[in-house]
Amino acid sequence: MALRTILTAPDPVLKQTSKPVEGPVTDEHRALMDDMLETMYAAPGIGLAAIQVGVPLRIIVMDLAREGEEKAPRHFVNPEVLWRSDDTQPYEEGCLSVPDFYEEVERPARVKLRYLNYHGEAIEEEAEGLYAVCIQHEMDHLEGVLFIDHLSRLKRENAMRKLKKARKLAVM
Ligand code: K1U
Ligand code: ZN
Repeated sequence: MALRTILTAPDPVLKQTSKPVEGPVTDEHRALMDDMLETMYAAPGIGLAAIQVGVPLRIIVMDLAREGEEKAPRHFVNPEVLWRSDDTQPYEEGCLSVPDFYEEVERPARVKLRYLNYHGEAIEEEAEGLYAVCIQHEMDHLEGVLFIDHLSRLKRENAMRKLKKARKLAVM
């Protein structure tokens, strides 16, 4: 396993649309998911899309276990949303590609998903709560969308200003 570098906005790679995994889930995909989880745990974060480490494939990892709980890694290959609830919920989101910026985003409260797991098995299940928030955030990454793209122009520009300032301080 290896730690990968997490790309940060405004890196243009983050705006790319990720491509489906064609054919079976292979050991190469599993090695990428292992690296992504290690990178996510180290950050630390609760989710990560492959494009955030520069790989434009429709692959996501997630772990929503709380501190002190046993690890509960989840793997999603070619995830699809089959259904979205009409009711929405607000959640203060963050993103490892937009460090140190948190803002409320409103999304459907529940979604029905279809995806392939780590072993390439097809899964269909409903997500709610933080699971629904996180999978929708991560699936946005697969379309080149960041959570700040859901905000007003003012809030998005504020996020980018903070990011550029932090980056400038880091190289000084
Ligand atoms: O960059 C990412 O996509 C990961 C992101 C996932 C996410 C968080 C909150 C709402 C929606 C999606 C993060 O993990 S940001 C960091 C974070 O939320 C966190 C970090 C440490 C402990 C608990 C949470
Ligand atoms: Zn993110």
